[in-house]
Amino acid sequence: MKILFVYPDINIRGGALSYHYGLGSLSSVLKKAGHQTALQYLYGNYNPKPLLQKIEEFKPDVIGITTVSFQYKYIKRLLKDISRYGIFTICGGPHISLAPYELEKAEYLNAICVGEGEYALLELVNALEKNEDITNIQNIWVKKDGRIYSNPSRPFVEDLDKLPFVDRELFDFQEIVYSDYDRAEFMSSRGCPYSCTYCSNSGLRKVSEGKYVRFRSVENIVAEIKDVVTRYKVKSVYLNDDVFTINKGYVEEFCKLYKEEIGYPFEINTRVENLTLEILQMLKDAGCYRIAMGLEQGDEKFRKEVLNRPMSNKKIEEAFALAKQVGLKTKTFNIVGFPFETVDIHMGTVNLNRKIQPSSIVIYIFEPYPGTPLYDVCVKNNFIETEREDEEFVSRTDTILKLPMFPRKDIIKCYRRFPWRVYGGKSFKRAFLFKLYYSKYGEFLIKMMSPFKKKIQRFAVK
Ligand code: B12
Ligand code: SF4
Repeated sequence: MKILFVYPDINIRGGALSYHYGLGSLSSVLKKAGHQTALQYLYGNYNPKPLLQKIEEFKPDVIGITTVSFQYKYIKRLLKDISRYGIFTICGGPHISLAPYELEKAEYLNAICVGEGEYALLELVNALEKNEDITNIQNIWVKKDGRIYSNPSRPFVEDLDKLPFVDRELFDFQEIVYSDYDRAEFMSSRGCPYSCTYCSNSGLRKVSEGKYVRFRSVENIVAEIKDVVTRYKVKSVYLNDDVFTINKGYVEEFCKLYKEEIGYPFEINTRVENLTLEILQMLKDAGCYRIAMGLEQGDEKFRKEVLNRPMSNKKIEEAFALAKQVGLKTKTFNIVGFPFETVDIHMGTVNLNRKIQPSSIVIYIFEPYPGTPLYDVCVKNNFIETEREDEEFVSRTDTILKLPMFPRKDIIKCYRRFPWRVYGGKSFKRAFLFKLYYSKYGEFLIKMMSPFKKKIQRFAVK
């Protein structure tokens, strides 16, 4: 059968192309079973034309769309725009997995996949091909003759090594590597052991039975990295796992084999609780050049009580000091505009970053995701104003919340001023460049300067 995947990445800030592991994995499994796959990547402003053209050319039997919450409003429009073809449509991904009730409301959607999709989609496609019953496939909810068949979920995939490597060819992978500073992205695990109240992991861990946090074997991930760096022009590697350093033994084994077999500079995401001098040294020796950690909020009490992130500020400062001691660059992820936050509480985030002086910073405006505890808090307190989400609204650069304690104009001001507040008087170069990036004209400047972006990045984080 022919399956056309759709990756909606519409109106996203930054405009860089990105790879999608979930679709890559689904495509590999389907191809291995003899099906044909193709992709329509949709970015920039909303425009269904490329998708309509692809449907005419590829003539798919099934259209599979991946969903994050912010894209769902565009997805509903797409479903309507393609409905004239009468092709079987299915949505999967974190948004629909945590908001499966949307199936009933979505007029032009035939089915959804709740949770991991590899084996579920394969069973569905096989059944469609043979004209068999599709109403009792685990993880798949189907709408048929006005009825919703909501099936139970199968357990999480137990052994990730049993899955084929993700299909990089589904995308123009070389172009994605070029647009991301010659860096190729990988995932050695699925799931996260923590449950921060704003993150989809807190809901996704509940959609199936079985072990949620799973790592591929070190041999398996290193073999994939080797395969990709051999086939594509790549200069560095990014392990995009939620938290790469959960298991010290794993990090040790990985660093050893990676150094022997690959040796390219690489970076990871981690949490401060997992970091010791020994782990940091191992990472550095293996070629790691930067670690990224979520601070999200700098007020210890707020972070613990509202975000369920109980690490202390002292622990955070120590972890960053250790990273600097071994010569690793650091990056912090930060969020502003949480429910119950105020300008004063946000200043805790500024002060902590100011003290740490990370090599680079990322800041977002809080976005509530269905299926997370903080989303429920927003609903309960009537904080959400969906009508604000018009065509101009760009996810994470604006808020859909109406917070009595933190007005929208103050949230946006804090977002824009964050870089200057963190680096001002400490590093003029970073203060200036990050200020530009987060300014009102940041998006336009990013586009204008894209031919020089590698040079600018090197200059900014040096
Ligand atoms: C890596 C990553 C990225 C990467 C790569 C994108 C990607 N999704 O691969 C980058 C940096 C580009 C990225 C960007 C964004 N991300 Co992101 N990202 C992740 C991360 C850390 C891992 C995703 C992953 O690869 N998982 C492993 C794969 C195998 O799982 P999967 O993608 O979920 O796919 C499986 C199932 O969901 C299902 N499935 C998925 N799609 C489909 C489609 C069909 C038809 C079917 C049948 C099944 C199916 O089957 C797949 C295989 O089992 C997750 C956190 C997490 N732990 O999930 C956040 C996460 C997905 N991102 C998130 C967000 C918000 C974003 C951005 C909107 C941020 C922004 N404003 O820029 C963009 C949106 C990009 C987009 N258009 O989708 C949120 C989404 C929450 C939500 N409810 O919306 C998450 C969950 C993190 C969080 N904060 O909670 N992201
Ligand atoms: S540690 Fe990161 S990935 Fe894990 S639940 Fe918290 S925010 Fe999500």
